[in-house]
Amino acid sequence: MENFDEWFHDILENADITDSRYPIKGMAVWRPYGFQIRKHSMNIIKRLLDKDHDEVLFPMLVPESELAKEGIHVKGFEDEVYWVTKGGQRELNEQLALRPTSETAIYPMYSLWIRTHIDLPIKMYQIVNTFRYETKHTRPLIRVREITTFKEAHTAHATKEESDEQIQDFIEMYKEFFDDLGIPYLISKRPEWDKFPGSDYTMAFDTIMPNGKTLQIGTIHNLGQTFAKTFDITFEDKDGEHKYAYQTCAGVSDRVIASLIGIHGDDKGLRLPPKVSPNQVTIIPILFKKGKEEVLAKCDEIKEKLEAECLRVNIDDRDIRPGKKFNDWELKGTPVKLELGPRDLENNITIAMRRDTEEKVEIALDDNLADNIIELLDKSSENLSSQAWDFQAEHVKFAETLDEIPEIIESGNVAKFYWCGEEEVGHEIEEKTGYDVLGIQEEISEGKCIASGKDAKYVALIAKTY
Ligand code: PR8
Repeated sequence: MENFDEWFHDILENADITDSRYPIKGMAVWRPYGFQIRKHSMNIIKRLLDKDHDEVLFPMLVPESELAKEGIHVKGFEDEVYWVTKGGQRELNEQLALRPTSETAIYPMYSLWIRTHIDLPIKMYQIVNTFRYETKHTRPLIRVREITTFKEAHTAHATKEESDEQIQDFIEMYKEFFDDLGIPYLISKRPEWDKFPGSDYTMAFDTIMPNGKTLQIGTIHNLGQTFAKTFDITFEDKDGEHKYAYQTCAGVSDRVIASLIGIHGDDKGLRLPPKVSPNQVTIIPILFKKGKEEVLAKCDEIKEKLEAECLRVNIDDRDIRPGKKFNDWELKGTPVKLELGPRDLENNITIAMRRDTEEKVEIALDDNLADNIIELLDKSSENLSSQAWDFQAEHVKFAETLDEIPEIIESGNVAKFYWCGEEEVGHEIEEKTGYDVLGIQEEISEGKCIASGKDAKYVALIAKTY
């Protein structure tokens, strides 16, 4: 993959993921194949959220008066908001924002719903589209102006401790989610200047794309009592006192699909983890005039058997050369392809090909068929994940001096360094190197800051970011 950005652009089109020819910049169409990948990955996170969150759906429009209430928050988003100003020919009395995120839509309602400590904690989520008039270079799935699959969770708690625990719960949930997709991550606490507008602190998941740039794939924010004070979210506590709630929110977006495609893909195309692949098994019949009906009948039988084990299976019976079919499904990343011709039928076998390793194995068409295929799929998931984690491990390098940072990053890596934690020093590091401090990975009590020479407090990460 020489030029990742070009590869990524081409694969979206060639594998029928999205179509960026829609005539609004930053807004693309999900095509059927991409839509299915989106659906399967969304179902994984839905299952995780459903364990202890209630799903809700709020309106897409937010009155200006609500959006403007939380000063720091609105300042963070003011240049990114799309406004609805007219209804038909009439100017609206109050302009309405297309939600860039939904704090200001949800929290006025939380204020009505939360009365006493019995109502807490409250944990809700929605999967919606949000709109951000991004001014940085837009890229399909990575930086879009309509985020089509914004999974946002919003919680409120009686105590600060509970809200901190919720942050840990979200971290565990996102770990499980990304583990399921085989996407490696670096978790860090964002520096003060890069936290979510209005939050106390932000924890972020970043992943390293093949060109070494990091992509923020999920964020978790502790909102403290800032929004509760703005939107008057109070509750009567056990002691009879009225208190402000503590809040958190967390979100992942279409970027999940971008990382899935980018991290697992290779020169031949997608390599999809079985959990999210539209087809987990693609059967390719090798047809000759003689024996055609028998081969097709056997393909149907195999499909039925595998579907009975809840696998997603398709038969490519298009009237084209088998070689072209193999290429097409390689491009689309089906984890396992099964080849079946008249001779295989005679021998009662099929040739299975793993997309991740390109290994071929003969599998008997007997009662163990489904088990054998499931084993291949499991191995393929594990392998994609371990390859991706190995890549990450090889691409995080420790920088001993400030001068080493550009060299490390320009050769496709993320740099780790010791930092005293002071904000001005952080800015100085960013200015001198030209890269972004991702955040703090861990606290330490030894070593010296790479820039100030003072005692280091943290191991921090710096990278070229999307
Ligand atoms: C929140 N409120 O909004 P966040 N294109 C694609 N993905 C994006 C884009 C974009 N233009 N902008 C952000 N993301 C909080 C949490 C409710 C939920 C993705 O947080 O602004 C990024 O992966 O940090 C980001 O981590 C996630 O959406 C949440 O957005």
